[in-house]
Amino acid sequence: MLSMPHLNETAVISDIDPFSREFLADPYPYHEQLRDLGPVVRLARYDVWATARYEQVSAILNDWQNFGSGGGVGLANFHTEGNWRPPSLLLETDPPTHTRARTVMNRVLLPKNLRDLRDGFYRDAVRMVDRALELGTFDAVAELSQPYPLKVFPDAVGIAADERETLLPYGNMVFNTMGPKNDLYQAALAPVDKVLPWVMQRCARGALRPGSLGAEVYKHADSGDITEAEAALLVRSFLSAGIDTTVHALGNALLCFAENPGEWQKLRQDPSKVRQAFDEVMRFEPAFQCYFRTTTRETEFSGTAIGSQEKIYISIAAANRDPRRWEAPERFDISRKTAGHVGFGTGIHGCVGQMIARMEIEALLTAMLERVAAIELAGKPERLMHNTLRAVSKLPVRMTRLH
Ligand code: 4MI
Repeated sequence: MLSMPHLNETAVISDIDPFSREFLADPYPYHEQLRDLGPVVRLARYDVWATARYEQVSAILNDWQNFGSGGGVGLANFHTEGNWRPPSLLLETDPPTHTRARTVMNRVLLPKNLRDLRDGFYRDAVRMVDRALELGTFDAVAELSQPYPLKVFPDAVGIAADERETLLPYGNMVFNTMGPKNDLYQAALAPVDKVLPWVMQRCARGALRPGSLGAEVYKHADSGDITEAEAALLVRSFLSAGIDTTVHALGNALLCFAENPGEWQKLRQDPSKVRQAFDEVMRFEPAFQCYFRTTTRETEFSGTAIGSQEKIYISIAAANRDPRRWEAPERFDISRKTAGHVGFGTGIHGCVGQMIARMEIEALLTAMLERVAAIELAGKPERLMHNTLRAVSKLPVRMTRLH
C-alpha cells in the first residue's frame, strides 16, 4: 500500500495559511474551503497535512498509535527541534508514559475531589456577577471572564494568591507557541525567562496548600506512582491548561449569549439546561481551535499515503461546524444535540480537566441566570489575535438586573 505512489494523486495542495492574519480574524470561511478541498489536504505554506472534516478529525484523535503527541501538539516537531519548556508529561507524550500520567490526573480529578469546590466557585461567581451588575455596562473580559477563572482555579490547584496575573502571559506562551514562529509566537515567548521559573516555583511541593488538587498530585509521588519531578510537571499541566481555556470559553459563552439574546431567554426559562448550553458554546466556538499530531510511522489515511514523522493540522473548530455532521452548524442553538462535538478533544488525550472547567462555567452562568434579565452588546467586541485560541480580548456588554 505505502509504496503505491498513485495514492497521493488525490491529495489536494492548498496555499491557505491557517496562521495568517486573515484566517485568524475570520477562520470560518477558510474552514469551509479546507473541508471542501478533501478529507486531507497538504498545506504548501508549512509542508504539513491538514484535516478539517469531522469524520477525519475524530478518527485521528482516536488513533494515537499512528497520530502521536510525543512530537508535540504544535507545528514544531519535538523529535527534530527543541522547545522552550520541558515537554508536558500529559499533553506531549504517548502511551505508556501518557497512561501513567493520565491515570494520576484521572484520580486527582475524581468527582469526589471536585465536589467540595462547587460552593466556593458559586460564591465567587455571585460576588463577581453582583459587582459587574453594579457597573451595568462593562467589559465582560476584564470584569468576568478573566478574573473569575484566575481566582477560582488557582485557589483549587492550591497556589498562593500573589502574582497570579503571571499565569496569563504563561498561558499565552503555551498556546501561541503551538503555531509557526510568527510575530504572535515571538511576542508570546518574549517574557519566558521571567515567567517559566515563576511557574515552576509555584509547582513545587512546598508551594501548594494542603488539601489542594496540587497537593493531591504530590500524594502520588509519596506512593511511588510518579517521581517528585513528574509531580511538579503534572501541577504545571494544571497551570498550563487551566487558565486560558476557561477564560476564553467563558468569554466565548458571554459573546454567544450577547449576540443571541433569544438563547439567553431560552436558558432563563430552563436553567437546568446550563450544561447543555455550555456544550453548544464548545461546539460553536471552541476556544482551543486547532492543534497537531505527528505520524509515528508511514500510514494510509483517507486514501492518502502519509510518511512517518509528518505533522498534521487538526481543526477542531472546523470539525464542529462540518455540515457533513451537523445540521445548520452556523446556528448557535442551545437546544441542539451537541453530543460528539470535539471541543474538549476525544480519545486518550480528551480533556481531563473538563469536569472542573464545566463546574467553573456552570457556576458563573448559574449566578448570572439568577440575576441577569438580559445581556446585550454595548460596543464592538475586540478579537484576540492568537495562533490557536479563538477569543475576545474586549467584550463591552450591558447587563440588566432581574427584579
Ligand atoms: C488543552 S490544552 C493543554 C493541555 C495540557 C497542557 C497544556 C495545554 C500541558 O502543559 O500539560
